[in-house]
Amino acid sequence: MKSDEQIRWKMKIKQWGCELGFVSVGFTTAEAIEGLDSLLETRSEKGLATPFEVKEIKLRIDPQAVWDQCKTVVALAYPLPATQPPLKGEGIIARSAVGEDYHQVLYQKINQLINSMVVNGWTGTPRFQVDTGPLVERAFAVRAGLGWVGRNQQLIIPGYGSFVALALLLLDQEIEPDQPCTLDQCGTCQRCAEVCPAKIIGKEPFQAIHCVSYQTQSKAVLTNEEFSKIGERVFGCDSCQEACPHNKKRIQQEQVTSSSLKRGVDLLETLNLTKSEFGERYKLTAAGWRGKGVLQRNAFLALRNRQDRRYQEWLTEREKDKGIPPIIIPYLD
Ligand code: B12
Repeated sequence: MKSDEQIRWKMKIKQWGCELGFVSVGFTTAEAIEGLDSLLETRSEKGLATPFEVKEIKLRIDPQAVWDQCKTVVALAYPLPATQPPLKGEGIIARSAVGEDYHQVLYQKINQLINSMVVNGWTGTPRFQVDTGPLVERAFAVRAGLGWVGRNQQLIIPGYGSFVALALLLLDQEIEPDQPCTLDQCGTCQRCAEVCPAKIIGKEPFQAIHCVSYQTQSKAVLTNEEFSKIGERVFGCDSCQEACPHNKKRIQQEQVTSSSLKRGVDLLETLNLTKSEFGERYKLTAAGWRGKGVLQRNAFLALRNRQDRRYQEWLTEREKDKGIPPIIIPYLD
């Protein structure tokens, strides 16, 4: 493709992305991310990687290993929906898991973007990934100029913050790349490190398996120390992002705008979820993919952590009929 045509496509794709609600769209080459292989190796050698990640390192860093026709990677950031803060005593769901599952939202948005490209003469069939694909999305987002990776490990978009979901669109045409983001506005700020319940921010490499977000999603039996750090979280953890000054504006807006989406959930209701209630309330959110059991376990642990009287009442009630979900049994004294 000629240079002026590349520029025209780039501008169009950015414009369509913006019209679809993406807050940032950037372009990078299909070259592998140099140096990321050794970080991934160290993480897995030290047993710090999560089982949610693809093991083959080449697939994680090299777009052409994923798709040999790939020539350009487009990184896209989509805002997580506005939500109401939890009320006192409620369990907490992270912003990425409230409302319609962001994977589904982004699949639809990117398909619309691809459709605009095709009707305007794009030949070829672009591919894309949203979270579950093998490529390390934040690394490509940095190289495509979207933002920098903060001390809290989040991709932070200058002037916008980090409450976004990322996606990568792979193209089989060369389009001139954007400049990588060289900003790092974290400076000496340690707010995320101070509030991290697991106290893992600032340690290299990032100990993903000790991250509370991971533990709320893991089906492994948590130690007393681990589950006490979960606090009242029912799915995910936003603490390091809530403390981040780059998210201050967004958090202030949350306090004043009324949204129908709640991050707070009733802990007893969550603990007592039936299959059909789980289907109605969670199945279509990003908190649904690990199933009902982990949510119930986390609600159980949250009641215990907050020394809620409902914890003992529930136990007494359930013990009578032995109706305790198996995932909770290891936590009975
Ligand atoms: C596995 C995974 C997790 C694991 C491990 C997280 C981790 N930090 O590694 C767990 C379950 C803990 C997790 C938690 C969360 N996750 Co997650 N997760 C992923 C997933 C699937 C892979 C991440 C991964 O590869 N980790 C390995 C390390 C090496 O990569 P990384 O941290 O993503 O990126 C690092 C490198 O890229 C490095 N880097 C950047 N450029 C370069 C260049 C070079 C040369 C080198 C060496 C390094 C380097 O900087 C980054 C930070 O160190 C991605 C989706 C994807 N396919 O990428 C989502 C993703 C990273 N998660 C996301 C989110 C939203 C979260 C949570 C906020 C959810 C929540 N509220 O609970 C938390 C945040 C926890 C945290 N502080 O990181 C978003 C991030 C959005 C953003 N603004 O950054 C992603 C991109 C999903 C998405 N599509 O939106 N997650």
